[in-house]
Amino acid sequence: MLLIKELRIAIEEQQFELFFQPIVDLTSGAIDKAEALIRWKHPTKGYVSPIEFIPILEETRMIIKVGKWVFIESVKQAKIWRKRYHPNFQVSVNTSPLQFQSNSTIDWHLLTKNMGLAAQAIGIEITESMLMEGHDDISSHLLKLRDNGFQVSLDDFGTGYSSLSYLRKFDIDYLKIDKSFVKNLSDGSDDMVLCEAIIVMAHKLGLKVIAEGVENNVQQRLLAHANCDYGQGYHFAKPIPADEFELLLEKQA
Ligand code: G
Ligand code: G
Ligand code: MN
Ligand code: NA
Repeated sequence: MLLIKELRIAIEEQQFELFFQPIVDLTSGAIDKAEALIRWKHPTKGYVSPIEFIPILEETRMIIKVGKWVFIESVKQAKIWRKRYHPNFQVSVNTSPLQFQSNSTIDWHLLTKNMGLAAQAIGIEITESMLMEGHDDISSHLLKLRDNGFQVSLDDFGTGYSSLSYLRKFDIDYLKIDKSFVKNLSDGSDDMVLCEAIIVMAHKLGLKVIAEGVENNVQQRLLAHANCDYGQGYHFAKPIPADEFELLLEKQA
């Protein structure tokens, strides 16, 4: 069957799941944030990677509906985890450009408000390519979202064509260093110099830094030493279902 058709069925039959990956405070070791990552549990093929189906959801505009579901699920979890574990817990959500061209951003505000959650509990992840591709209105939407209290993260930082100009043009709260810079981190390496420089620059601009793709203790230590605020990666945990994520929160409660 065509993937498009299967995705229509997936929406109807709710075959999507939301996984969560911890974002760890490198100073205290606390988990006070999570990134929400969608999973498609295909009835016969098992889990299908979002890399394969997000582009199709985007081409067919189905991402608007699925993105809304992701947002609602993230709000629900943030609410529960704030209440049970951490009053400042935050869940960050990946977004697609189409969501900024529809009324989704208004939805986000209303949904969060109606569900009785502070907007500060939700992070909106945007990528450099979204800003790059000339999706006109994104910056005005971002301004409004931040006015409403949402936090904004710039994802995959360093992989776009003119990363630095985005820091000037757009108001953001977190900068996520792309995992390609973290992969080969070692003392004195070029990647280490780049990470250090990114962190110093971000801090001077008033941003916090999250390093992605932290896979071992050495990377964690080097990043912490360079004053990186947060780490995310397999070293701490893979993206996992909400109930498993809760076990991690239980452990540190
Ligand atoms: O876990 P990983 O394989 O989860 O994710 C692959 C890619 O899919 C990442 O680039 C991630 O940003 C993207 N992605 C995961 N979940 C979502 C989502 O809910 N919405 C959008 N737009 N992208 C997502
Ligand atoms: O939204 P973004 O493109 O940053 O999505 C994060 C992607 O990175 C997801 O596919 C997630 O599963 C993946 N990921 C998370 N931690 C690690 C890690 O430590 N190593 C690698 N290689 N990938 C990771
Ligand atoms: Mn992301
Ligand atoms: Na990323």
